[in-house]
Amino acid sequence: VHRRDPSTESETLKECFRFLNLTSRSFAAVIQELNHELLVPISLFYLVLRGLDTIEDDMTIPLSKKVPLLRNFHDTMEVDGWQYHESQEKDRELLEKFDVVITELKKIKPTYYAIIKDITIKMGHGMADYAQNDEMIKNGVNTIDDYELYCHYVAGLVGEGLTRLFVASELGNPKLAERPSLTESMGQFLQKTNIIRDLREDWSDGRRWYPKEIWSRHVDKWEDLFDPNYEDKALNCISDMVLDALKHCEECLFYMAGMREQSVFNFVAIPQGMAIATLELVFRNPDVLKRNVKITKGDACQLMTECTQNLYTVCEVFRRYARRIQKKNDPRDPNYLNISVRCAKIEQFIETLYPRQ
Ligand code: PS7
Ligand code: MN
Ligand code: MN
Ligand code: MN
Ligand code: MN
Ligand code: MN
Repeated sequence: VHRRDPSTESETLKECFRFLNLTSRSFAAVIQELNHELLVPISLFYLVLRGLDTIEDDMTIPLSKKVPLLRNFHDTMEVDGWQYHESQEKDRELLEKFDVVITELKKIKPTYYAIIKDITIKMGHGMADYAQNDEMIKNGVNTIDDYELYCHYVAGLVGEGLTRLFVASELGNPKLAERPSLTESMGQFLQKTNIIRDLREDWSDGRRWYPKEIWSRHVDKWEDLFDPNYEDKALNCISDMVLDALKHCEECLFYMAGMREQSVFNFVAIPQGMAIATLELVFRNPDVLKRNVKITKGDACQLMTECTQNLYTVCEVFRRYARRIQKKNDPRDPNYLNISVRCAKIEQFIETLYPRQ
């Protein structure tokens, strides 16, 4: 009942699953284990947003073309036969054969389709606003509010769409729809972790998502973050970013308590477990300033096992990594005390969920 059945799939749907496996880093496996009711809608939701993000990330597309592509993508996803052949990105093949996604989108339940389209409208405009902003292009994100608004557009909205799909399919607690801040935290936590980790890669692409409000507490000029003479300052800046991301942990655990079905629980819990492990990995890690870091295969395997059980085992993951962060915490870091308190709060919250005798 739960698994894909390729013998009943059309050629275009098989092609969609091939793209899912090609383009998704961590989501391909968990999406394909999803309950049958949501398997195809969420796979197509992923591919639509991956298409949009491929355009957003492609710094070779001039703004005069990129902005209308992003803003009109919700209409484009309805045009039979539409393909795009001008991307240089790694995932460009998806856009070159995007017509298969369009064909399959037209077959899903109208309720699910409407949710996907609504989120595509909002995300496309949000991405375009940031791509177009001249100050952003020159100086990156300024305030923490701007940073969180960007994370809302590219991840909070994904959370909103997914939550609406879970509720519409009766696989999620309908009360979740009444708690948008929990959903938002789920997206913020993943996107902030992605931004903290991708510091170097994004900078090589000429983009910076760390808000000036945070990095300017540690260095005078953005470039100084990558200057080995300022390594201590740069590590303190990363700590400051990690501290900010950790504020979402409690709401994420609370959200996951609202899952009613095992495949949906696994789907939401695995990325969250990977995220807290990634925060621990980047915390006080000078490699982040030089190259892309990734959790090991072994750690990823263990996390997969632990995040596919129940809320208690996911809490154990959060507690373990909160403790490891606290252990690495450096008394010379200006946020030493704040980080200690934040990690203690996470542990305390878990303690209230599962009191020990
Ligand atoms: C529909 C499963 C579960 C309530 C493609 C899953 C970019 C971290 O920033 O390319 O370009 O480097 O590495 C996923 C909430 C979104 C947020 C988002 C759609 C969880 C396009 C994932 C994934 C909400 C916008 C990583 C957000 O991509 O990022 C589906 C609940 C896509 C989720 C972007 C980022 C994903 C991301 P970047 P990446
Ligand atoms: Mn991307
Ligand atoms: Mn992007
Ligand atoms: Mn081509
Ligand atoms: Mn990134
Ligand atoms: Mn990425």
